[in-house]
Amino acid sequence: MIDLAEEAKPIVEKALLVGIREPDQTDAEIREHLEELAELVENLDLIVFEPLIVPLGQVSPQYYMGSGKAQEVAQIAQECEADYIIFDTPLSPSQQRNWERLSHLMVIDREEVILDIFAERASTREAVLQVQLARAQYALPRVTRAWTHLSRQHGGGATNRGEGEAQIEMDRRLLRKRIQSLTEELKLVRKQRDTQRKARRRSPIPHGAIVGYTNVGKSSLLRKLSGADIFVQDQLFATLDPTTRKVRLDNNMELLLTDTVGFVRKLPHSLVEAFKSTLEEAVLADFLVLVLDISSPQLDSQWETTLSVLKELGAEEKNIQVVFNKLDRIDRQQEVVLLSRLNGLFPNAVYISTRTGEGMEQLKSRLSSIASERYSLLKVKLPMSRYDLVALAHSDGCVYEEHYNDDGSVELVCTVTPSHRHKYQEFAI
Ligand SMILES: Nc1nc2c(ncn2[C@@H]2O[C@H](COP(=O)(O)OP(=O)(O)OP(=O)(O)O)[C@@H](O)[C@H]2O)c(=O)[nH]1
Ligand SMILES: [Mg+2]
Repeated sequence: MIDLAEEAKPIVEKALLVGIREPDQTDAEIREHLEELAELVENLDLIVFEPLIVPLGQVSPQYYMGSGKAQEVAQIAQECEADYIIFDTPLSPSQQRNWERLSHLMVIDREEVILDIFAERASTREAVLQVQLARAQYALPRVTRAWTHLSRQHGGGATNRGEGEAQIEMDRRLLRKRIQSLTEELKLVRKQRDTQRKARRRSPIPHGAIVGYTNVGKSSLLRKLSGADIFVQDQLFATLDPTTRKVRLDNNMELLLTDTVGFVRKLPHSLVEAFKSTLEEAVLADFLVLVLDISSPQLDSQWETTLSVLKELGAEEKNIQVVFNKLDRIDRQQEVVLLSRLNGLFPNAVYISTRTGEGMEQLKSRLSSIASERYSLLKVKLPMSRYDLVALAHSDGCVYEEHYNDDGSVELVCTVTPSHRHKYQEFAI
């Protein structure tokens, strides 16, 4: 049975983090990943010990690493009285089970940690449903685990139970049913947001999505630009629901900007799937404002992760404005070194601090020019043979004036989305 009841557990729990170093990886790389994992785990109020890095010699299907090494890890975890062993590498359901049998501790991986954080943060109906769906999908191949773990105190989905075949089959059936009913319910909830989206797409106001790694300052940026009271918090995944606000730029131009859920390395696939509709805000926007934290030591890998998530969503071809935030957190000397490197890589980037306001004027004028160069009104005269473009302007953009001449040609004043603009160029008047 799936127990969804929340249980308060006041005891402090401790976790041993383990990074497996593949032959082509360096210790520094693994350490960096483990530091991030520690931050994620601390977001769940667990105490972490000094992490272990295990060089991968032979690969065993049973524990991922060889069984001798696995014994050592389990022993260290027991000696330091850890409650959890948490792997940075994804474990298969059977490896997870084997580790739990070997160590008599709860064994989870980064994916599950991220799922748990999302579960803690979710507050709107859509986010709650999406997280529940992701967890149910994650749990399905793992129903044989006898876990009393994080999910219980964090309001999630597992419980102690026997491992009899009949019980397992019943659990699986229940989970499948649950996945089905969550999917149905989500469909209904999303219908409403789709209506809002459609309305936005039909408006002539250009629409950008703010994307980037978690905690880089996306919500702070939208708050600064729009003056709206948007939730900002020094925690991972503070934002789970997209929020759209109107931003007024200096030349009387308006933009719609949507703040989106942050990305992280190894974002669980079930979450990307479940949050696809939320993440699609990035795909559907006319352009992207990609925010990076210039003060982060993980700047390069945050850029790579952000790009790879955008690729997975099919949004990497969008017009992207790169913004480096938190300029106030680096000193002048670092700034000189970083800027000389970054200027070469991102010649059009803007450097800002949402805290001090530095660079905001430059960003606004950049956004104005993106908006005006791509979204100014089109005035065209279309011949009869191109009535398809009249129809396209109606379905894709917004038609403000439409006049039919005696010769069958049509004069239009309209906007269309950037991907269709070039089709109208030769008919400009
Ligand atoms: N020093 C400094 N801190 C900043 C700046 N911008 C944002 N922050 C802080 O960074 C933390 C995260 O900011 P958010 O705006 O919530 O970040 P986010 O990208 O929306 O994060 P998620 O929604 O969790 O993905 C908060 O503590 C902010 O106060 C900045 O320019 N300088
Ligand atoms: Mg946010």
